[in-house]
Amino acid sequence: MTMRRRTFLGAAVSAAAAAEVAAVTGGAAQAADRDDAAAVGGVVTDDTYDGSALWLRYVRVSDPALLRRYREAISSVVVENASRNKVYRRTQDLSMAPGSAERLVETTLEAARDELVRGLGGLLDRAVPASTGRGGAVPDGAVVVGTRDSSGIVRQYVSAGDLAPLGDDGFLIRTLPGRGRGRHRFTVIAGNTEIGALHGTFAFLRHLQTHKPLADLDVSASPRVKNRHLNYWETERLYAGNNASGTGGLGGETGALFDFAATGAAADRNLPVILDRYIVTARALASLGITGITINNVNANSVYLTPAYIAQEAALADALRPYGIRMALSINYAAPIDPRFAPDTLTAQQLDPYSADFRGWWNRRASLLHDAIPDFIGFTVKANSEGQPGPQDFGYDHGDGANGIAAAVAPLGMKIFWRTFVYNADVDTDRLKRAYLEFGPIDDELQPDGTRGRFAHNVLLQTKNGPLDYQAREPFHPMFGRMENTNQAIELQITQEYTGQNTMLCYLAPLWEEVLKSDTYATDAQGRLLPKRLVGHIVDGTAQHQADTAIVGVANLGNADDLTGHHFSQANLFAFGRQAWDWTLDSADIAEDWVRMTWSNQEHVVATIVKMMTGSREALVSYQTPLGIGHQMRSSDHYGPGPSEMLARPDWSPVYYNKADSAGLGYDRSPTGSNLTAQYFPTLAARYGNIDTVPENLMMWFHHVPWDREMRSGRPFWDELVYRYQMGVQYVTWMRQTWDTLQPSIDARRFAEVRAKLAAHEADAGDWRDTCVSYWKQFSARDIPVDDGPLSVKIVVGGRTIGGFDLSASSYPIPVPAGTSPKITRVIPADRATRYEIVAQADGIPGQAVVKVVREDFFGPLVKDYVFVMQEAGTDAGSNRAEGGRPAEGATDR
Ligand code: GCW
Repeated sequence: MTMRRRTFLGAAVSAAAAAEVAAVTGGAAQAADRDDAAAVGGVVTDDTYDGSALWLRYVRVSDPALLRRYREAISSVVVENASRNKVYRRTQDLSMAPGSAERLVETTLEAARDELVRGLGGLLDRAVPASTGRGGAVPDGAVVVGTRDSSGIVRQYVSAGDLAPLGDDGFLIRTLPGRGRGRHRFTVIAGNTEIGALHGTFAFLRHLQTHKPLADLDVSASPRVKNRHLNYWETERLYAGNNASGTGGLGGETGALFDFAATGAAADRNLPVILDRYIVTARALASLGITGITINNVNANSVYLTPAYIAQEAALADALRPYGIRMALSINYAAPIDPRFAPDTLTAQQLDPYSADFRGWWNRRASLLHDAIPDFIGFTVKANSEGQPGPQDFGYDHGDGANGIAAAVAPLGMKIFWRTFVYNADVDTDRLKRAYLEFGPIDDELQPDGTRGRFAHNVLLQTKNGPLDYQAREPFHPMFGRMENTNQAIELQITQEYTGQNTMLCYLAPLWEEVLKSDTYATDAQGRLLPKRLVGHIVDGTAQHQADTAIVGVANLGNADDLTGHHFSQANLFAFGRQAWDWTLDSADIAEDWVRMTWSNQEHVVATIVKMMTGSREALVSYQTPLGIGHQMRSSDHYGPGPSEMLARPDWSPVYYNKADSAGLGYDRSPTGSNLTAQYFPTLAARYGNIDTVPENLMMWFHHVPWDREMRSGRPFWDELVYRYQMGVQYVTWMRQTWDTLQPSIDARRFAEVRAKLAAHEADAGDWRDTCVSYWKQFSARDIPVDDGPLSVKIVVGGRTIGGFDLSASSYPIPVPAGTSPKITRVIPADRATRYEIVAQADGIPGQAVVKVVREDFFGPLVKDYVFVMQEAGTDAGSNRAEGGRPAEGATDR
């Protein structure tokens, strides 16, 4: 359906905005017929919705009273001079692929205007037309977007002083009374820059998407960290590819987000052609305030530095630019010797980072990029790490190498993000100590001018959150706080390499929050504790006053319909962006916003999904790597369990990390062991170094824990360990069952897809538990604990109390003497916090009874459905074996 184009002001509206309004109106007209349907970007979606709009899903506000209030408050969009500040565009023939739904904009204010027209149109379920606002008073219900430069209205109502503290990226949103007669009101969204105004636009839409009250808005926000980047490993750890196995692509695409060299049916979709998903991504990243993306793997292919690729990169940069997303590339340190650059190549001898040859080469390459992409950020470098070349291959250290390239690109205004993920075996036997041992001295080094620290001003050291490798729980990296003289970037992994990939529902924001809010106990040179010293303060520069700051997330985007491979993985991208903007946010609050924007605003749906999300990471820790043990992943894919694996490189091997033996489990990194603890500031060194004071959730990270050590629960370590594995799985059971209860409230396709993932998740969590526990048991030589676990119960049948049920079994044979009733007459939980319900009784023998046991534990609700198979005593029809072939440890008379 199309609509006659005339705004209520009678003002001219650009053709593009007109098209948007028509599209939204068309969708809205259909949506109005069905309350449960959702208008997304002008397309009515409902039970077939595939998740492709991410959190920018502008469905009609479901609460009628709120919808009425929103409609009263908002009737139009006013953007003055929307088309004036055209952003740089290199690619003259830049175009969307034929049949695209998204479109290219030429300015940031056009992006803001179109987003409001689309978003408000969807949320209010009626056309919200845009005007250029020329002439007269601000209309009642207008949403005005702009800067003091672009907009006379902003100039009139928002002072320069109000905007000043917001910096380049921040914004303010205000409800204002119109000047003149009547009680009319309007909303102003303003920034110092058009990008700031765009960020404000998305914040305003989020406000409505999350059903917050509109009256008297007075919001302002600006980011704590300057560079908020994604790293995109287009060839590695990608779990969002659109094919049957979920990892690759279809029709010649690789499964990666961006197409540079697709073949076959997809060959005509390569850049410079722009695909819908690039624009959806750009909008989504802008909605979070992301400022940059390194588009290729850190194990870098130098083809990205060739002219043909640079032309494609320029096109992509052109498409992203209106959204405030700038581009960077990962480079290979030895790229200058790559024959693909002939005749402009160097010999290995010329890779001296101080030489004019080396610097000249990098300057020439960077200049090509700068010509094509004037706002190009710079390079991400993985050097002397996992086989990548680096300065050490040529007799130099990381400081020499980083500074060499940094000096070459500094005249072009570019930066170097130099990764610290290095672990050369000859540095120390403990892999976790190596990065600080290599980088710390360079940071401390006295310089000729009397200052300390050799790294150049345009170098940021990019350090993973923990000293190992993105484990579901690690202590923060000891370099945070110890690198006073060097710019720091923290690197978080959004793609779920070690945290369930595209199968497990694992909300990562609590992990990042835990890291960012960890106290480093950093001190000044006199040994006095810094007043601000959380990891977040180190990262945002308020602790040690580094000039440049950055937070980097390794992204999880691919070409899957939902772009992330699991509907709940979208939440991790969303949360990363929110935390990158403001690391002090609460991860549960972020989850709530995301659920409201993505799934529903029904209170019980919101509360239920948020609860599922907030415990999911702790559950994963529990069934994969509880109590501080690190890296037990199967080496082939980092998904499943591999505790017994020993590889050619010890420090890639689970056994190197678990150190299982008859005495206990865990890696001694205390002063009696590798003494990693000494890399932390004294308070933490003492706390982590002593097994009596180390937090239990990091115990095996720092200590070899004796099997019989008494834990805080009063249980021996072995029992606690086994129960943790079990509890993690029972949380997943709870999630699976709970998701089922949401079926009436969730659109069918997404409901079914998540349901299938949760079933696989539960089975795979069980595999982790069973594989790990049975392997550890060979060392502990202890029985699987029963009867006093968090979900343990005994049952009374025919007057006999029966217990000893291994929680891991899927069912339990219960021998019932002939002539005895098979009914369960009592259930006796191990403790009072545990609730139960007899869901089914056996009708006879043989027969089956089910007892549901529920308990709220420290990371959320746990559920176990005990399936009891009543069978005649004395028969041995499988009587000593539980279903699934596991020996039934239970079913003994007590
Ligand atoms: O975790 C490891 C991953 C590698 C990755 C490396 C890194 C890109 O298994 O896939 O390489 O970290 O961060 O450099």
